Order: sequence, then structure tokens, then C-alpha cells
Amino acid sequence: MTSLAFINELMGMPGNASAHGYQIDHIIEFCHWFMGALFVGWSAFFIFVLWRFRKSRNPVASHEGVTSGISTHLEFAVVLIEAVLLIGFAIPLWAKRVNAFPDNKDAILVHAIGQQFNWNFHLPGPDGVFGRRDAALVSNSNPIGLDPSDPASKDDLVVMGELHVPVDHNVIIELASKDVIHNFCLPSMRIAQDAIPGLIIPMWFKPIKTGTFEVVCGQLCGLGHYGMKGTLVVDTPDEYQAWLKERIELSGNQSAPPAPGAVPPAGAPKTANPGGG
Ligand SMILES: [Cu+2]
Repeated sequence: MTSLAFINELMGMPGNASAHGYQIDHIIEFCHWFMGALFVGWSAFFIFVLWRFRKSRNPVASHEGVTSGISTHLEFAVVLIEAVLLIGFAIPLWAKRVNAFPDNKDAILVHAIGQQFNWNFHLPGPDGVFGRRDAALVSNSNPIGLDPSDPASKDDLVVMGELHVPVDHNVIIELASKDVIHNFCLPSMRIAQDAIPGLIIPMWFKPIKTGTFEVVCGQLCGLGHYGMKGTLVVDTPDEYQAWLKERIELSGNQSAPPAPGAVPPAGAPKTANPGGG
């Protein structure tokens, strides 16, 4: 199957960087080849029809039409293949993505809050607990509406546009939106999820390659939609700890970061939804 995978690259897909991505790639690969075959088949049929039923050969229209059943059989075969793809592969894969979440203890937990037109990331900081968020507290200086009266929010980190995660760790992202429907799309991680005002929706993936990857908004969310991009940086564990330490220092919090090598922030309780609904 891998030797046939070049078609995805040909169609402009970026390389896969997540643990589950190859499964998605196989389905897309098969769809590309299947659509290619349909395209060639229907195009050949179209050209044949133009030639076979030209006016000089058929001066008078036939009111009887097609009598052979071959087109019905072909149509049925196409529907059958599509049904197998959908019911046999796509839906089970999707069900696995949304049902089989890793344990919070084995994952990095991050909140991503979409707004017109950027992504805010909320990390729990050294205490590993997310502070409360409230839509009523949202302001220019407090883009995610963090509640300063909540002790857990004191050491929280809020980062705009750029999220760092360590390689080979499960990452759970809880998505929210402050205004309209956005879509947190990580093409290289082969995952995307809508961010809907009034809801907190989790998604997860496991990056297997270090590097810098694009975060895009996958829903047409307004005039600035084209610019709603962010960056996902997949670090080695050491680089990740260094980044966390730097963010903690920048946020003016002097508490020590989690011990190097430790799996960082996890197991935090659900927070209030800043979208407000
Ligand atoms: Cu958007």
C-alpha cells in the first residue's frame, strides 16, 4: 500500500506527523485512487458517447434508449464500494477517535479558545490545575476571561498563537470558542475539530515527529478567516521543559516548573465555558 501512497503527496498533502495519521492516509489514498479510476472511466465513456451517437450516424433520435443493464450494475458497484469505505472504514476510525481517549494522566491537557481571528492556548501552569474562566471577564488584557480570584488561575499560562507540546506524548485539547464556529485543524496531525460557542469539545492526537506545524481554522469564520493561523511546535522533552520554564518566567510567576522529564500538566478539572453560549 505504501508504494501507492505517493498520490497523497501529489495532491499536496503535508507529511503525516501523528501516531494515528497513517490510518487516515490509507483511506484518503484509497479514495484518491478510486476517484482517479472513476474520472478516467467516466471521461472515456463520455468521449465514446460523443463519437458513437454522433449526428451523421444517428440522424433520428432513438426513443427506446438504453436496453442493456450494464450501467445499473456499474452504478451499484460504485455505491457498494463507497458504502464499504464509509461503513467499514471511515465510521469505525472516527468512532475510535472520539471514544477511545487516552487517560488524562497519560496526556498533556491544553485548552484552546478560538476567536476572530486567532487561537488562544490556556495551560494549567506548575500546579497542574486550570483556573476558572468566565465569559464576563473577557477583556483585551484577559483574552480568555481567566478569573483572578481563583487561586488555581494564578500560575496559569495563556499563550497566543503558538502551542508547544512534547513529542511522543498524547495531547488532549479541549476546544472552546468565544464568538462563532471555528475549526481547530492540524493538517500534519491528520485531525480537525469544530470549536462551537457554548460547548467544550475535546480532541486528541499523539505527535511522533518534532518540528513546526501549521494550525489553521477549518471553518469560514469571517473576513479575517484566511489569517486565522497558529503554530504547533513539537519539541523534544527537554526543549518542551525549557519552553514551559520560559513561559512561566515571562508570565511573571516565579514558581518552579515541573521537574524535567515529568509528564506535565494533566488531570485538571473542567472549567467554565468562556463562550457563554
Ligand atoms: Cu476561525
